[in-house]
Amino acid sequence: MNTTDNLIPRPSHVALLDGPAFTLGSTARITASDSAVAVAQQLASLLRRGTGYELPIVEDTRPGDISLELTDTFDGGPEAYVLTAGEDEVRLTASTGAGLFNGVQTLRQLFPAAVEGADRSDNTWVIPAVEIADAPRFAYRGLMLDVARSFFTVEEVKAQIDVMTQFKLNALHLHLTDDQAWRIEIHEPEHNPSGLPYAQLTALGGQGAVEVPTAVPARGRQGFYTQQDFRDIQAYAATKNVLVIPEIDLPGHVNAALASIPQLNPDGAAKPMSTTAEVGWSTLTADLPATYEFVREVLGQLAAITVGPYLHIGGDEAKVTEHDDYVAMVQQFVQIGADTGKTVVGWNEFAAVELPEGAVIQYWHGDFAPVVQQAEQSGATVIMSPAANTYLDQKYASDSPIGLEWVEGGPFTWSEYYNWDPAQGGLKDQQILGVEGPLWTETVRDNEQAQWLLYPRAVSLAEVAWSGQEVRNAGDFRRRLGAMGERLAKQGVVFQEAPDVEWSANSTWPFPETATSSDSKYGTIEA
Ligand code: TNX
Repeated sequence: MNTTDNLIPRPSHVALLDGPAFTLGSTARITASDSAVAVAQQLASLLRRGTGYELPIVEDTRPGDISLELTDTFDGGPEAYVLTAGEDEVRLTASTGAGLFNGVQTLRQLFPAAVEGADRSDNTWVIPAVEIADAPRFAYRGLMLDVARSFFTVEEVKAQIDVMTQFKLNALHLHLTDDQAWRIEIHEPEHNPSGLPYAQLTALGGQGAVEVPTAVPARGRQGFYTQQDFRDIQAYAATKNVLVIPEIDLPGHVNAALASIPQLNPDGAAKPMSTTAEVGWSTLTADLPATYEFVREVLGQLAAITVGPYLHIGGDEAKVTEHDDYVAMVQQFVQIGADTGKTVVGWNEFAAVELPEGAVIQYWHGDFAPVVQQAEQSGATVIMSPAANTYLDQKYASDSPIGLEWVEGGPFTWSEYYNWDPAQGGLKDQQILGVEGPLWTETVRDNEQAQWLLYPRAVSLAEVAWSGQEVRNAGDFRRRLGAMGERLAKQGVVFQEAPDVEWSANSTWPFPETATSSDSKYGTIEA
């Protein structure tokens, strides 16, 4: 066994070559020209931390260097790459910066795990002679962070991006609004026929958070993103090949909006803010003109600051919305979304309306037939988030200190999130945009807790989304996960020490399995 056997996600093609290995020496350079320089700089800073070498970025190549090259000759798709290592060089080629970025993540894992630490231990930085040709199965490989129930700062979101991208995850869905809070600044527009107080959405709605007695602490965190914050997150994400997908959840999950904007209520009176974790009890009103005025303004402003092509409009769990009202509203919302020029995404309930061309359905729960039907008839593509295979908020075991436990078949470990095929129920790969693991945050309060629920299950999802079924194997994956522990530990990433995995290192902060409200590092919960 060597590092080529331990790669996650597993590449489509790995062949060891006859011949001597590559050794990174202290005088090595990284060669890159023009558009490859940005990725080269990221590789250099990764390797400098572990090795302490200077690793300057230069244009010409000499023996012993790592070279990054953008060429059109390789046609594995926009994210593909080829990596070869031999005695004289490591060469990474791709046709896009994204492909090079993916190759860098592989290269990083080919070095000994010590490269992830800053202890500069006395190591030789050897890579076996190898040829790797790799491309993703699915274009969309995502995580969702529910920043509504409990807030995450810009810096925290960036830190999550840093961790997820080493597994070639490339989409971050931000659930920006819900019953408990509204997290994205909406400016007061010049044209405001009903005089809606948009600033209240964050002034009041941004102060909300969920409250759950078993969480530590019980109350979620408050806060919101200014439009500039949201741009900053996207700009940072882009440097790591990550696309941000913002969600405004409509027409249910809207209490924070109803509390902030009185005119959205039929009686014109603002609702009180609420901290309950209950779902499905709030709704916009179909026959209020202010509903559509509001949605058009919010989606318009959000689209204007969103870099990527997608706008998520929710659509889930509108349990107190009459079906006819649901259809009437969502039919207009998808049109308003499409009018912004973006591709609309919605949870699978929204497949009940006629979808605009190219719409994306995110399947999480319930009837799959309408999803397949829309994919067949309107050409919609699907993001697969079936709760029992992807829900990162669920407990690992019934005594897990945090997490929820409502999804049938649970609790869930790395293996339930590994042992499934997104192509199911008659859906073909071409109809599947990709895979996403949502992290709902009713019980999550900071990055460490988030990481504990995410890892290792998000690693399972990364391989499901990237690697073809033919190269996947649960037993082998379990072994590779074990080896990955040391890298995560050196990075300071918290992970759940799944008891059926032989971990090469302990998590830096194993969430105490027996944590109680009073002995956690958070102190006592206020009721
Ligand atoms: C269902 S999944 C929800 C969320 C909750 C989650 C908790 C979905 C589209 N809606 O509002 O946070 O369950 O697991």
